[in-house]
Amino acid sequence: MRLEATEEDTRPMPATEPTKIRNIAVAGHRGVGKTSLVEALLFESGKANRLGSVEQGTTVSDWDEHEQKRGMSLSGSLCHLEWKDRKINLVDTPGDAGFQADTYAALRVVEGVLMVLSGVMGVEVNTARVWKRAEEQELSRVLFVNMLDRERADFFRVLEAARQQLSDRCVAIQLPIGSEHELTGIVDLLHMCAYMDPSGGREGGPQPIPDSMADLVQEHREKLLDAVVETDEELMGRYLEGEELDPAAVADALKQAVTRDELYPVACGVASKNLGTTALLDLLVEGVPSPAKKGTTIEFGDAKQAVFIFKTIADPFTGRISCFRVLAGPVSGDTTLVDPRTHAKERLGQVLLLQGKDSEPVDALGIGDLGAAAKLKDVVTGDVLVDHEVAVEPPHIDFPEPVMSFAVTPQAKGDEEKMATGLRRLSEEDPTLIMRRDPQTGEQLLSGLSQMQVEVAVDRLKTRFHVDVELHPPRVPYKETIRKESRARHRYKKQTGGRGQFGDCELILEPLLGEDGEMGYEFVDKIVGGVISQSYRPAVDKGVREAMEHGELAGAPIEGVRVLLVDGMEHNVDSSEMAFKIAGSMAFKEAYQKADPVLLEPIMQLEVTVPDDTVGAVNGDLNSRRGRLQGMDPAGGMTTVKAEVPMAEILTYSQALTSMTGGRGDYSMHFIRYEEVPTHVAQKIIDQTKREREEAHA
Ligand SMILES: Nc1nc2c(ncn2[C@@H]2O[C@H](COP(=O)(O)OP(=O)(O)OP(=O)(O)O)[C@@H](O)[C@H]2O)c(=O)[nH]1
Ligand SMILES: [Mg+2]
Repeated sequence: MRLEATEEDTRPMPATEPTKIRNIAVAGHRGVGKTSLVEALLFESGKANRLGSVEQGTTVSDWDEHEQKRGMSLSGSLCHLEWKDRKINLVDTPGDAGFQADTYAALRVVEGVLMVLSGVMGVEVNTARVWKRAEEQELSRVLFVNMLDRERADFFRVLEAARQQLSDRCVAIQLPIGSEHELTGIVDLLHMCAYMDPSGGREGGPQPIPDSMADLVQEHREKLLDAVVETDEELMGRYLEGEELDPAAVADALKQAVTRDELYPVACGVASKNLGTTALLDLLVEGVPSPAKKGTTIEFGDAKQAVFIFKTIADPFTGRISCFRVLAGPVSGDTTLVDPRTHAKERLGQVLLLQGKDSEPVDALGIGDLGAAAKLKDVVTGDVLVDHEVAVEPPHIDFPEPVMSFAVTPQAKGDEEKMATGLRRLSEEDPTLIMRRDPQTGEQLLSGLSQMQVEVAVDRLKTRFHVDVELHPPRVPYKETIRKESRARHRYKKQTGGRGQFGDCELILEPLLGEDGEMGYEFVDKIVGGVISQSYRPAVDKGVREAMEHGELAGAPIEGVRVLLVDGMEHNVDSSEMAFKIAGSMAFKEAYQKADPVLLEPIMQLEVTVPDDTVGAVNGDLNSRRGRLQGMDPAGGMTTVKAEVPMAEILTYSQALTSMTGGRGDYSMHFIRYEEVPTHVAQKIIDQTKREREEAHA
């Protein structure tokens, strides 16, 4: 990231009016051409001098070295351009399910979403997912069917899929001229003109529509007009009377309809050749509402200046960069705001415009505009900063829950601290990357949405923070419990000259299951007649608790036990707390053996969404993982399978799913409860633990 020094001797530039801003998130499934499309839009508007490509790693928005290495977007990227006296802010978002945090955060700061679809693949898992999010947030949506030059691409098939699977209010606003490798241009049905394929150069301006297209254009122009006038009574009247509607009036009605979420125009083109960008830019300007028209739902009280932080970049050179949307303003450089979450003052030295990795200071940013500031102290993604302390409820972005965890260890001993610092910085950048220590196994766990996300974090630890780490599948947090009542007595007695040790207690163990299925622990003092003094009884409890930390079966913690201290004996000289603690611990262990102890494992609720033709394979695989199918929900070519699966069987699911579905599958899961491990599986785990114990003692 480069920060440029402010030029001296320039008059302050006024902030852009909210009516002149369009904030748009470019979203969709993985690899449909979002980054290429952003590149083409920047190029067509003159903001970029050449049309960069993803293959060559030369696009504005995939600027990170790991993005270039992998040929995909890994985080959101903020860009801006001017078109017809409007400022368009574009947030290029990653399509991969593992990097959705930035996509969801971006949806909080825009009025419109440019949904990019592949002309070959149509509506895919993540298209539908982002669409749903956009719908929940009532964002205006424009679709762009890309890659129409590819073999088997079909605009009309994708249009139909969008109407079936996303909304029947999707309507074509552009049409391709020709198809696949014979695609030569596109028709703009709103302005009734054509744009020919510029083959990667700038588009040459509107052309007449080829005569051969007349019928098709007529048909779809009518569909478009029907759809638009249906949302506008006044226009409908004029239309029915046979009046020729002028494009400006239609555009205006279209914009109102898009603003009210009543219509979703479908555009098309070829991002990698810069075909379709003029008409698309026109559509974004004319069709997507400005922040003045469709304000934000984020609270900022009566603040005169307020910004919402939607993204944090942990830059190794410039430090932390916080991207924000101005909620109240204008906000200029040299401003001090306060973060009501921490009550800390945060100074915005400069306000910046970002263009991928490049930044440029500006005098001020107005309401609705998107920008950034460097070196804020304690700000995290999701914070709202205000000019004076007001009680604001920061918006809930609702990031997806992590679905997989790996244990991480530094390769070099002594790098633990460095690794922890690096991981902390990376999880600031990506809130779905979660670092925690497993209290049971003591392992440092890194959890995320996909294996790739965790692997990218490992790559970044190396390149940015210079620490090499290894990933291991994490240990499953097993538990142990008992199935029946048992009783045992233990006398701990030592006579070693001088003062000896004496503790004696008798315990009854009972299975304990709380009302809500929670397995707890209860210690009940049933001593009568003071056979053990009051002062020694807590020591027995302590000894029992210690013994419960590592069960005899697999060294897992024991839960779900009520322990009754029913009898015992003490010695007036030799008894001590220590002696009773040991007696308690030993008595528990003996009783535990007799109480039919069992091993418990965490069960996950799994939801897998896969193409219909792979459902058989996916179900068969879940079966072999001891999964229990609970239901299937087919919708538009994809089926969502619900199942309960033991965590131990699903630690490395993502690779299997990728190979079964050719990368078209997706899943999420969360913990639901503990269940007894089936005997044959349990025996393996018990044997394994035994071996490990023997090795450790060898
Ligand atoms: N033939 C053809 N290829 C395209 C087109 N648009 C993009 N591509 C190529 O498709 C691949 C993916 O493009 P990207 O722009 O990285 O797609 P994306 O949607 O940003 O991908 P993610 O950010 O990883 O989700 C790249 O190799 C592009 O060059 C297009 O219109 N036609
Ligand atoms: Mg991309």
